[in-house]
Amino acid sequence: MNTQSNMYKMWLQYREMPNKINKETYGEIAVIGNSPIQESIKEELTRAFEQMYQWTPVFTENLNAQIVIAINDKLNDLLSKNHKDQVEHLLDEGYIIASENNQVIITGKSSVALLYGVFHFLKDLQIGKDIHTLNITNQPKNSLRMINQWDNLDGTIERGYSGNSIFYENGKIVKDKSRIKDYARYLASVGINAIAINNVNVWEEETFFITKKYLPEIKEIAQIFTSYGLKTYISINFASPIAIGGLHTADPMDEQVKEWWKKCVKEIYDYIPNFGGFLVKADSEHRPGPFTYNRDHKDGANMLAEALAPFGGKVIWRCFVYNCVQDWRDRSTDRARAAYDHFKPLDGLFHENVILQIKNGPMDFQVREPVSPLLGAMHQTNQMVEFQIAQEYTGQQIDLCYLIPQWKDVLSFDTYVKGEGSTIEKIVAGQIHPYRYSGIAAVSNIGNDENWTGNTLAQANLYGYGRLIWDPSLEAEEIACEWIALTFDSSKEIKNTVSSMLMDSLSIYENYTAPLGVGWMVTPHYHYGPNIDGYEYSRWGTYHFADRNGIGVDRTQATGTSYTSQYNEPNASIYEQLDTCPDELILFFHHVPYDYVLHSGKTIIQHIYDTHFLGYKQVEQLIKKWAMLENVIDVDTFRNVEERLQLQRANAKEWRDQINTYFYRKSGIPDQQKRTIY
Ligand code: GCV
Repeated sequence: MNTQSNMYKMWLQYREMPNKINKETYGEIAVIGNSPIQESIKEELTRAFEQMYQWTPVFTENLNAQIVIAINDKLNDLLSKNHKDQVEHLLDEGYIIASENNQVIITGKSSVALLYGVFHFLKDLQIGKDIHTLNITNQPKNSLRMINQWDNLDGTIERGYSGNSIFYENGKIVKDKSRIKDYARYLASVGINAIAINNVNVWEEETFFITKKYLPEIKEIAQIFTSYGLKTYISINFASPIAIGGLHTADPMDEQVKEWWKKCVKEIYDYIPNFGGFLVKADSEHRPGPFTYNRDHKDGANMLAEALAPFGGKVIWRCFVYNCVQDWRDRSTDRARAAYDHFKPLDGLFHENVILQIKNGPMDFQVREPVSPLLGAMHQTNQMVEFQIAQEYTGQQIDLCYLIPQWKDVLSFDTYVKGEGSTIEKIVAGQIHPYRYSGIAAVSNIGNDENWTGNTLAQANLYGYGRLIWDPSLEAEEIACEWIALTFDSSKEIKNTVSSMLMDSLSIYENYTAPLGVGWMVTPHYHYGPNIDGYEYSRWGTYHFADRNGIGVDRTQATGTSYTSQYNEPNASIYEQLDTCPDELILFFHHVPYDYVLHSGKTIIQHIYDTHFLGYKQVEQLIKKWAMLENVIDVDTFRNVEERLQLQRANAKEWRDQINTYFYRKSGIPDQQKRTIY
């Protein structure tokens, strides 16, 4: 399907522009080189100019053209000394857009730099910037900027909230790959440079992705992504040697197993010479791994790394490892500790083409949790952080939840691992420890719904993810406004309304759901809607440990699980002590009585009542704000968001009523404002 509705086109709308660029002057564009990326550049320019200016550019190799797009060493003397020096100092993916003697020159040191430069150029034209005055130097702050698809071959998507997969349907890779190509365009336009194309939970048939059975078609997918500067990765089943290799073991120390993987990797590179590598979920949630053979994660990862190294491939090894059949009610254990406990002792033992992928929090993408203490704790092991754009626990693309502010909080968190200023932002950019490879990955939120993301406003999370990881210094609001201007238009009314809705949405969602960092309280497994005592490890149990006297999880060293000790000072003490622990995380770290007074001056119970009444009201305000846009937003988008806001209201009401009632009954403490609690 390649419909051209507004919603399908996301932020590459290329609306007809009132200020035309004239064909006489700019009709010929010099694009030097003919790699697949240069071909993508020509296609994108054609699409954009035809839609924005109603004429088709002609491509030439003549450097006298008004627009010149070429790698720096092909520019002869077109660039001024100043610009030449700037390019010299750029990383391979960095670009400049320079206006020189009435020419616009887009250049850098690689084809992909040109592609990024062209997308920037087109973005500026879309928002009405003057073509004569563009002078831009830009490059990414993170080297690995990745997206993870949790798509299955049967067409379903684990934690997918926008239809089925665009990659697979009914047990097959899709024949028509035009939608994959459009996805590649969107990803490249925000600077994503790597993609894992299947679910980290690798089921029976997907295990064969690394064999001849699927490689010819995966090669086609990889070629599409290559022509937009993305490397393709495959999620693998650690037990493949048994499942598809006919061996009796997958022991990473077994010579036959090692040989099997080497052969397998060689075959993959025969098909896909620039293959990125493997993404691995092992020994977690029933996935096989090295533990079966009394080996550890480094043994497993290094064995794969050895097979990939000769080809420049990488192993991205996930640290979301915990025992999902254990009942975590016993307070001598703590799931939050698991990743650090498993991996920290292995620091320095992984090969240099292994990167550990660590979820941003120690639990699982909750609306509020602290930053994982494992991030930065390994000085000699490559790390990347994992975010979740898919809104598994944050409203499932029904409820509005703009996630950029959450990710900014994570990136700006100071770990103190090498003294003050050791932020996550710097750690994943490789500026604190000498990581060979590092960066950021996130679980995608797209599917085959016409608007890609279910809720059209959830497109802002995909756009924002790419923009933020390219340049973490961008403000969340700045990114929101960019997305709005590109997706809708630059009218003040739309910009102000939609950006305020986006910017308020995370705290609104937090207000009516699980309070003060305690997390969960959602329908088990499904993860939408309230179920306060819902617990996934046994029939009885809770995540919040609430009783008639208090609520929260004691993770202190003094009396709890000692999770706080996984942080460096001063964070460890800040979280350990009640009086310094930030309000918003108090129930993550402490078990406190309902009448405990927060820094805000409110008691815990009053905070719960107030935020839940407020959260619901705020959703009503979102609905009112959106209604004001009825006549200025296209009808499909308007209805799409309106419908979801109504569902969000029902959800917020359920949360408000269930939470308030539950804690009123548990605590017996009435609301100071005497509002009705059902
Ligand atoms: C892909 C959570 C999700 C699972 C997901 C897992 C993971 O447990 O609920 O659906 O599996 O995280 O990140 O591996």
